[in-house]
Amino acid sequence: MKNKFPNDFFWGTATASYQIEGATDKDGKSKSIWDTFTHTPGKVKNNENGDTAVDHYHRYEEDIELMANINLNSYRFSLAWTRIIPEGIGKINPKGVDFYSRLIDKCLEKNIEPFITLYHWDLPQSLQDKGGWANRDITNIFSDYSEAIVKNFGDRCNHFITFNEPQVFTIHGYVDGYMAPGYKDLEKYFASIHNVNVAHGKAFQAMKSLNNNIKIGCTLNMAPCIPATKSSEDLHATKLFDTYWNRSFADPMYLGRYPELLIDDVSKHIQQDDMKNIFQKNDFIGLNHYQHIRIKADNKSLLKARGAFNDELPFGLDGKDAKLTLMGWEIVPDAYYDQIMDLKNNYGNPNIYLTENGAAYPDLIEKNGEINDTDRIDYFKKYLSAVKKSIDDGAKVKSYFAWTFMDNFEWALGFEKRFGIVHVDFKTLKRTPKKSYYFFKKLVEQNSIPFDF
Ligand code: IFM
Repeated sequence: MKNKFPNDFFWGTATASYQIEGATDKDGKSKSIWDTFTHTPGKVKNNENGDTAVDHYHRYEEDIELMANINLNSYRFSLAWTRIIPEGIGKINPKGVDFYSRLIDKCLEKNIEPFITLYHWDLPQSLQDKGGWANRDITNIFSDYSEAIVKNFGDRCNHFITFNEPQVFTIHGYVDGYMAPGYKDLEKYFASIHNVNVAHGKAFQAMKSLNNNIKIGCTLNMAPCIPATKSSEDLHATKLFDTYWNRSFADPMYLGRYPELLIDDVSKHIQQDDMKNIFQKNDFIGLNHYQHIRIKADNKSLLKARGAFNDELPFGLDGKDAKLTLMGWEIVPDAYYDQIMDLKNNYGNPNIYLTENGAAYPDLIEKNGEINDTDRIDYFKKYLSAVKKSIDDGAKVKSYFAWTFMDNFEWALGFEKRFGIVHVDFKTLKRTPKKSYYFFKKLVEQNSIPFDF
């Protein structure tokens, strides 16, 4: 049927360890940079932290049951490196491995395919103390960690994502200091870009040499960049920002070269064989997408370019119908289509796993206890239509993971922004499916968008 998604399509939700697990000091886990960052006053809204988060560590069975009840056939989650190898390097912690083994087994019992992200930003603090991503040693250390993952989980899991959104954790971690580890240091940033690229390539080879059947890729958060005004400064800033945000990892990993505007800054870090090592036969590219970004030149920003705030746009947002999510992100489904087609047309028509997409809304609980998040459902209908159109136009899209399964800790914004299809009461930790959860049930059941929902 014309409006059906492919038969073997993966429908799921995505999460990240620090945002949901809690239990940050349990069973041998050590501190990550996010434990340190959140416990540094002033870094996170209301000084909130993920110490308890939404306690997925203890409630994972209930959470997987909820996924199974709407027939989701996949679940993307990340591993806390600090549970598995607490010092980042060396000894494995059996209790950490055991937690993820139980989680994976629970998924398999419910016919849910686990998609594992190795790194979703929670670097062991002990590795940060040695320079973190800015120290080249980490390329081998990450590769060793990746081997441990495949040795422990490669018998039951087929899909592995090395990094989640490397440009987010390098720009916000090393340029504007908005996220852990909180640096504002361009030299560290450029070193980190290259080290993450090399780490991906080395890990890819190490993992494949242990199990050639597993599928490996990297997840990038990509967004079409458009100038905030027509000024030549903003036009140039847009090219710069597009390079840093969209191309600094996609081009080396998927095309085998750095973009022109970046090459001078990273060249001193490139050693013999690095480019060959980075450019592997990735099985897929993971795409996280939320919005397009309007770019402004800004001499005060280290990158000389940044995303414009909506109230700085001289002519406001285009068109009367422009709508924003609670994050202030514009709802532009066409940008999702354009982004997917950019990967198809300019990155060799790869297999594309849509690994995150979703929207934050206030989600008020009604008197009868229901959460009628119709704005979110409307968002999903529009964004899924863009996905379907891209498939019809030849993009090899294999999955859609909604961000996110349940409300959780949204990094420097604390618990304020709710993205889940399941509501969480952050005091009692009670889970309540929202209306969008039932929308997903119907979506998966009919394998097409339920526009009448
Ligand atoms: O919550 C984050 C996630 O960790 C990475 N991608 C974007 C999400 C929403 O901001």
